[in-house]
Amino acid sequence: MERKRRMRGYIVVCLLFALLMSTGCTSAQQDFSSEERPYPDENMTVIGVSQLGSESMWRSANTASIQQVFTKENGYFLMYNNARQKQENQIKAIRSFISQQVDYIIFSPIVESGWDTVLKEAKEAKIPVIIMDRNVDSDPSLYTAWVGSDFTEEGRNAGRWLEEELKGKNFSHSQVNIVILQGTPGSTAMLGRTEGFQTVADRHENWNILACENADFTTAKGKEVMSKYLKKYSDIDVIVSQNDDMTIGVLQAISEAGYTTGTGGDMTLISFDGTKSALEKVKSGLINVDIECNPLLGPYLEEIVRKLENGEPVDKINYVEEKIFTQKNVLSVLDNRIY
Ligand code: GYE
Repeated sequence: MERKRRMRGYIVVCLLFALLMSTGCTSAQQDFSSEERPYPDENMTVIGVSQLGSESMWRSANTASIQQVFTKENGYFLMYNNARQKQENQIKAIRSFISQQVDYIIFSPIVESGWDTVLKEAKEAKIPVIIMDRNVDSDPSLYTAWVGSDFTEEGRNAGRWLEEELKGKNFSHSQVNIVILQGTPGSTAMLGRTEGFQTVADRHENWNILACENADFTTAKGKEVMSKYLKKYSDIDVIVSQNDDMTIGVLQAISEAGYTTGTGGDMTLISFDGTKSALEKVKSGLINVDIECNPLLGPYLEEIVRKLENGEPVDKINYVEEKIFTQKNVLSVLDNRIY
């Protein structure tokens, strides 16, 4: 239909894209400055994906999952851009997708706010936008669908697990001292996990949250923040780390300081994501519990695109299935974990 019209001038806009993206942030897989780049034929569905960055193991698995489904063999031409943790780069990438009249825009918003204008621009250009992973606080009429995790439920799950774990445990002091390491400020993952855990914490007068600070969802920052906590507080009982990468950093800081975590350890350690390397540590008992967050969103996204291509209705909000892993059930998943 419109795609033929879109194909006219495609070459010109692709060159424009190379110019626009001259920050050098396009992936190696789809290097648009390359002269050999195959231009999509008119039957191909052109997908512009703006990924927020590559801060974590979760993110790498998420990116791979997308790149595996939107392939040439499946009839897609994928334009992938890594925004390297900058919202302005995401907005720039989305604008360039709009100017090239891609068929669909998919993006994972780094933070919730600040998307109204660019989403309106996509809507005016009649390009469906599918949001994945984190969400936006814009009016839902500005996008077609969202697919991702129930982050508040993940936070509640962490709280409920702790509730059960603490039953019958005796502390030398009456309070349960908790420290929290948060992910990217203003991101849905951080907001939901914080809020969900807090709703459970509010039910327990003796849950004492000593500190709650940003550690950027990265291992380096996780280690830094945990080292700081250890210097400042001598009586930490529970650590809530909002992703596995920060948890790896937490473990480094703890062992350097001569403490232990996990089953039978000095401190209880709660993590989120459920990546293979963290699940190995659940197995060995260093991490008490890992609240799963599913990064394999590619197949869900492709199904939404396929339905839209066929003129079928799609659900606006699509939650993916997730579990909770402890030493008891981790073996059931570990062998087949691909990320
Ligand atoms: O938990 C973390 C990543 O938004 C769900 O972002 C995602 C989070 C994930 O960096 O590891």
